[in-house]
Amino acid sequence: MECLFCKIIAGEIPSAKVYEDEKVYAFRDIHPQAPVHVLVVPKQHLASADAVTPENSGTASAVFEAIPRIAKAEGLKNGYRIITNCGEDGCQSVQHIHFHLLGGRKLPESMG
Ligand code: DGP
Repeated sequence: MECLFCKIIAGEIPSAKVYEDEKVYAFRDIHPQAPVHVLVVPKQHLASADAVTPENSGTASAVFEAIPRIAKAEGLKNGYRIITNCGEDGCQSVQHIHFHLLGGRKLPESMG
């Protein structure tokens, strides 16, 4: 297994876990960019948002079902931002689809 996030999900590399269910794992980003910065990842390995298909989209929807629960547990009562970077122009650095959950302060309006 070469994928960093697959290794984190498997517990081979330690992480600060904040949530786990059958399909989803969430942990704190090692370089937080907001007071709350959680990475929400499906346990099924998909390389990026560009790899989502009708056959595997349940993987992505499981992430979006988990996000409100994680946000609530993190106390994000006033909103938050979800970002997924995709590919080279999107500056994706880990090739396992993941969603940045950012919050805990008013975030900048600009996204790019
Ligand atoms: P992206 O650039 O969108 O591919 O985001 C990858 C994120 O993963 C980046 O914000 C830093 C985070 N990250 C990289 N390696 C590790 C790690 O070993 N542990 C944790 N917790 N986060 C990591």
